[in-house]
Amino acid sequence: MRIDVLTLFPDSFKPFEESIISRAQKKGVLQINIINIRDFTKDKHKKCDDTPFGGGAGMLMSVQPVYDAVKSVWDKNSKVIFPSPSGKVFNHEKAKEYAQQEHLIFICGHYEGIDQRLIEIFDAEEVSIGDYVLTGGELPAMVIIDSLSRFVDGVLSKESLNEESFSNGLLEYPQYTRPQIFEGLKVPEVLLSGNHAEIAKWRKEMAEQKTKRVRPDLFKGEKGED
Ligand code: 6GU
Repeated sequence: MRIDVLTLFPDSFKPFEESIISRAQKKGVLQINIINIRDFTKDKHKKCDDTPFGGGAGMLMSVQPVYDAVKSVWDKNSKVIFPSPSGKVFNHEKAKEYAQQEHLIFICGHYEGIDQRLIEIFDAEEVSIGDYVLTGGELPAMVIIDSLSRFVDGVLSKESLNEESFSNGLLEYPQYTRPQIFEGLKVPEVLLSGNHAEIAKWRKEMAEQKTKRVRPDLFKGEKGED
């Protein structure tokens, strides 16, 4: 999958040079290009912000550099995403859906946002990462890209996807590693039993209890009920 990220702050994307996302890029299953919107400005002072019509606090990103930056990477198979607190809230299902696309373009907004016509021209999907406001679209773009990458073939093993939180509608069960007793606290006996059926049953119970306690909004009982 190819992902082009348009931003005024390309250095914000350094985290993609680490760990799983870096490995996926080296393997060739993921290609992430970070593009500096400022490289597209025609303003002699390289200015990339402008005042909103109608007045009000703050500045918008200038239309021309953002438009030209998108045009430089867009084709008919591209899906354009605009991270914004005014969008629909991103979740596990959206991550899976985006992972099926062949080309994504992220426009990272700064200041008070972008001109509405850019959203219309490129049919951009506005997506938020939660009910709070951040200073720019870079962190949300990174969150969304990190999360969708996990569903791109070749990035992770199939097992790691099946056992994680949300994959079965439940939060993940507690996990333990060595030693068997740490600071006086013991690993639950069942995990040492070697009885895989009992272990699976215990894990399911723990996942259900945790989901009921922490996220009652997610808990709908057994699959199929409601
Ligand atoms: Cl996508 N952008 C900004 N600036 N703030 C947010 C957000 C996005 N999602 C939640 N808060």
